[in-house]
Amino acid sequence: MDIEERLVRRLRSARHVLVFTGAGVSAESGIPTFRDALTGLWENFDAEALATPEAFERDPAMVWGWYEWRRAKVLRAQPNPAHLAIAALAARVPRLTVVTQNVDDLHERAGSHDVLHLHGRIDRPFCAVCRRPGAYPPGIPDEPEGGRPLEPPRCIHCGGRLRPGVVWFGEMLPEAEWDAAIAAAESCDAFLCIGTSSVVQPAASLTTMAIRRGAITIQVNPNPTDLDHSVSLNLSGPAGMIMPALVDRVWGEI
Ligand code: BV8
Ligand code: ZN
Repeated sequence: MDIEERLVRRLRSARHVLVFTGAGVSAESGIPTFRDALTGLWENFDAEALATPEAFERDPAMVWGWYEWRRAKVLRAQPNPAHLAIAALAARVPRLTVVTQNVDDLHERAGSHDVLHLHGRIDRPFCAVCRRPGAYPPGIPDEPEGGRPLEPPRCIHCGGRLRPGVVWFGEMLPEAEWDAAIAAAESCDAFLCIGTSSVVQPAASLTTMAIRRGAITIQVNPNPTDLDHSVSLNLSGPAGMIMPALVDRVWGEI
């Protein structure tokens, strides 16, 4: 991988690396990116409109059906070489923090620990009324490719509807995770921004925090984003190919 030697040296000497990921890091695992996950029944929906408490209030079956369709894809997916390279990085740098916008558990299944999920987890439903955790039946939901509306299950404690364990638009990010992510962005000396369109706030502001502090910032994305001219280095291409090559090149054979 062709990277200027001075950037390689800066990355190699980093004491604290922050890896920030979006839906693109799971794309090669077959999980549609957030804005691609609107096909079939949901093709005429706008993600920002469907991933809201108001949409769930108005049509719980349509929203729950979308998340079950997505959850089935997560359960069938495997971590890809990008997730594995990020997990391998933990043993090669003094300190690694993984912050993700994704609601899947592929970083954990690849071996990453203490992943900060800013937008929640699709595998952790809770009751929309009493907010106690709910549970999914075992196995992979048998979702038709085009999707279908599904009535959410009921809470065993209060009978309220279960909702997906994600952060919807208009909802606050989980405080502990968000505070830890800010602390990591303020202390890291290398920031890898992987597979995100960087349009969702306040998550996307982590990258600008790192840029402002003068950390070395690397973006990995096959498409242009608003950060193209602000990061130290743009690696244009799929994360599943670029990440193993980057970790090899800078931090030795993985
Ligand atoms: C909040 C969970 C409000 C649900 C998600 C300023 C400050 C604060 C808020 C706002 C603000 N401006 C606007 C807002 C409101 C809003 C917002 O950001 N709107 C956007 C649309 C403008 N933010 C919020 O509502 C947030 N809440 O701030 O609280 C508040 C404040 C005070 C008091 C009370 C309340 C909550 C936002 C969280 C929303 N939930 N997810 C679910 O998943 O269903 S966000 C959703 O978008 C996903 O988590 C997704 O990860 C995330 C970001 O998208 P990306 O990950 O980037 O995915 P995307 O599809 O966009 O892009 C994929 C990228 O991958 C592309 O660039 C593509 O090129 C690339 N790619 C493709 N293939 C590959 C690849 N890259 C590498 N390799 C490949 N192979
Ligand atoms: Zn309940």
